Amino acid sequence: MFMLIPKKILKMKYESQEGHLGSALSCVDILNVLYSKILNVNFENYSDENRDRFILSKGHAVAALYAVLAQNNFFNEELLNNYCKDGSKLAGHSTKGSVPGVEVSTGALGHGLPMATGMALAGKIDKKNYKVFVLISDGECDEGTTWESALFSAHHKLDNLTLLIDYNKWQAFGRTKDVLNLEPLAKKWESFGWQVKEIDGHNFSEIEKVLSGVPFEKGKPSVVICHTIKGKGLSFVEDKLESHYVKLTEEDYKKALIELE
Ligand SMILES: Cc1ncc(C[n+]2csc(CCOP(=O)(O)OP(=O)(O)O)c2C)c(N)n1
Repeated sequence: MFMLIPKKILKMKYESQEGHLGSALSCVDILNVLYSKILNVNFENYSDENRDRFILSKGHAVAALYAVLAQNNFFNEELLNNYCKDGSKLAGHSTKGSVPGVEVSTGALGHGLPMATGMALAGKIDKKNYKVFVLISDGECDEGTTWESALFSAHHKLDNLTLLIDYNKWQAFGRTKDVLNLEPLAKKWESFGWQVKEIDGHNFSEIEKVLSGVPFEKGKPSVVICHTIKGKGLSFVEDKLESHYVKLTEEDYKKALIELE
């Protein structure tokens, strides 16, 4: 039976009783557009050296990546039923080699952009045409590694690198503005030498349009600040602190299935 991707994530979270539901729903629309419209990567070429690369740096949201990879036939969708269960290939944080399409292991925040930067630099040195995309959380903009990579990428003119920031304005225990304010975020990236655009990270046509236009400027890395909603689509967690660690009861699950219809 056909099931919308957010519903698949919901089912995985309910059946595994693992948290991070809000984190996955925050970025799933971006991943959906990336894999269906933008990236030159699929089950046939996922280990080809010329493929585009995508790194989900906020590895705690990997349920969204698994659901999107399954939808795009990287592996059999049946595997989603074992998400986060004993012996499953699908762990709660991204694990390289677990299933086709997971480029690197992530979960310790702050490492996705450094790895993507290295891949983009390698592409330039090897004179390859592939593009590198990486999605980080707003919380990862608190990490020194992110800003070191920002300096480095601009210095080396890595215009084959596109950063997506999932700006849902929440971290694990509070609002981003209260934990560590990032504003003015666009100006910060501009001043680091990046070309910046801002979009609604749940609007499919906006996401597709902006990502079809990278690099925004020759010789500069691109960053897309995606305004998103943590727990998007579910009234009882949407834009709420609970969305990070929520464990769904049967009643929540039934209500959520109706809301995501
Ligand atoms: C280096 C590191 N420190 C702490 C954690 C624990 N942790 C998991 S998610 C999270 C923060 C969640 O907020 P954010 O990074 O903004 O992600 P999102 O709101 O998109 O889920 C933290 C601190 C971690 N995974 N890695």
